[in-house]
Amino acid sequence: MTSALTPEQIAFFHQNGYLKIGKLLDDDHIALLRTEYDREFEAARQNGRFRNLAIDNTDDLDAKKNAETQMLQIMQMCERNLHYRRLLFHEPILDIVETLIGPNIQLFHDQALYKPADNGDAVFWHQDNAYWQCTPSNLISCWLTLDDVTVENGAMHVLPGSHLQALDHERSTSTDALLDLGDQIDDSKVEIIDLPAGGVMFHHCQTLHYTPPNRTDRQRRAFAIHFMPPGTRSQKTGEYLKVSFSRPMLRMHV
Ligand SMILES: O=C(O)CCC(=O)C(=O)O
Repeated sequence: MTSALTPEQIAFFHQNGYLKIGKLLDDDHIALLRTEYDREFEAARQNGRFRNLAIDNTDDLDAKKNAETQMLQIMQMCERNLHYRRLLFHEPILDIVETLIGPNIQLFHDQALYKPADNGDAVFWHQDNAYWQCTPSNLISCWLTLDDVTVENGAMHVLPGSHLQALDHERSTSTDALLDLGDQIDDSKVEIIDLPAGGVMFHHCQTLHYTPPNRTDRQRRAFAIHFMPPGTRSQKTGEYLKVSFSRPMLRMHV
């Protein structure tokens, strides 16, 4: 197999738990994905099939739509939209994933993460696998931007090396949600990943990461694809995360 990454990039990922790649999608593809993204969020505003992570989990559509701050999430765009399903199979992305987790690649899930202009809210510091509880903890995420993303409108922040240890995330007593690990972060060690539209970065499922609020007049549209090697199990039940329409095999070498 030819590696999609240099030995230095591979070593950097394993040492730091993340890797910035930069622009990977061409402009026509970005334009198409933007149109489809906006269409799906417009539909979601009508049918309520989205979450606003800025407020407690609720099905109240008015509360979600009209909350003062907005961190909007659509899970499994690949089940709603053919162009996003196709994106899961994007060869240059899978080539990188293959280099990092091996030749057999299954989808864990995908999600669109939208910070509207002016009132986009933060996603607080967390490790993904604290939510997912997968074993072994070998999943990786591709985080992809459809707009130019800087610290001002919600760039990804990571704590290098934090993937080497799973941390306990406390739960809120009222909502059962996991709580922010922000008070454990040494700000001087944080890396901020600016990306142009069509840019990608990868992170390990234990890498501590955070995105700040968007108070600019520029929206921040992002999409995350979470990949796992087949054979990944739920830590709680021990069950394999089986191949299905929701969790297709994306690449297989047998
Ligand atoms: O897009 C964001 O603001 C947060 C993304 C994130 O937490 C993730 O991809 O795991």
